[in-house]
Amino acid sequence: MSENHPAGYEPLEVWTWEEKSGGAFANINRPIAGPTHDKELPVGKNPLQLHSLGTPNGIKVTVMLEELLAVGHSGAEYDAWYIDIGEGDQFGSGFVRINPNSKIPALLDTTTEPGTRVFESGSILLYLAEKFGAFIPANHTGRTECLNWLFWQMGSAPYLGGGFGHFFAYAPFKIQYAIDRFAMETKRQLDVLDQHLADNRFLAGTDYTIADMAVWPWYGAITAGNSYANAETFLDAASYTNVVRWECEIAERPAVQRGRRVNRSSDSDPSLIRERHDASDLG
Ligand SMILES: N[C@@H](CCC(=O)N[C@@H](CS)C(=O)NCC(=O)O)C(=O)O
Repeated sequence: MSENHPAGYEPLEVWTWEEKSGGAFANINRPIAGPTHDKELPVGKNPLQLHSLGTPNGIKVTVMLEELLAVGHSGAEYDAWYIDIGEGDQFGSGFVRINPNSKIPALLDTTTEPGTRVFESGSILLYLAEKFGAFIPANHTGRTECLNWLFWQMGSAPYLGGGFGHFFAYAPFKIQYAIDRFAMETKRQLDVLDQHLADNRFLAGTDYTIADMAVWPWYGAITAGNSYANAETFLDAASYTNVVRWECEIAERPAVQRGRRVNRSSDSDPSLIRERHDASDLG
């Protein structure tokens, strides 16, 4: 790993890959796509096969599946398999076939012939909303507002996670320039949400939709203090009172409480489950 701190760094003419670049995730980050090893994915008994991990992007999908089941869509029954991204499971050949981008979450719908692969969490939410006709407004104007916020999340959260979160929590040393840049952008995004939620119960208006499911695990986690250690204090998250109100209302939904427990494991929290194959797995 280079010992150069930012002030001493001069980029080479052509970037080269130093495998041990340091920092969290150094062992899984790589500049090339495609599988690193042969490994088929397991297939369970349910119509939907989810291969994921309980990160904010993964939780979006398990919350949606639990919400669909809660309103009676039995076709949303799913097997949730654990993808250990720290161990490189996302680079197995079977996983790469359903997501060439090697990121969780990835879904296979086995009710079509051939099966339909769906990757990118926003695409999965939209696919499920359209398949079941749920959690997306039926009229064009309402649907457009819902998709505005869904796409806003997909474009914005990388600044929060890959930008602010990375440099605040994971980088091997603190760089004020990077933290200032991404903290400012994250606070601006929180203010966008806060101003919108001052006049709207949910992001697309009066109804809870896939837009809320996408945004909540990222921005709600900041105001709830479930994100990077001390981020809520650093970003003064409590001052975004409308986001706090919205986060708390969504956190109380039983389907959200179930969905956020899936594809996670911790010795200190026995309520978390690595895999879900049946409703009884969630108690
Ligand atoms: N835009 C993608 C992002 C997915 C993503 O970044 N997933 C992370 C975990 S939250 C991942 O799989 N990382 C593994 C890696 O980068 O190798 C989505 O929303 O589905």
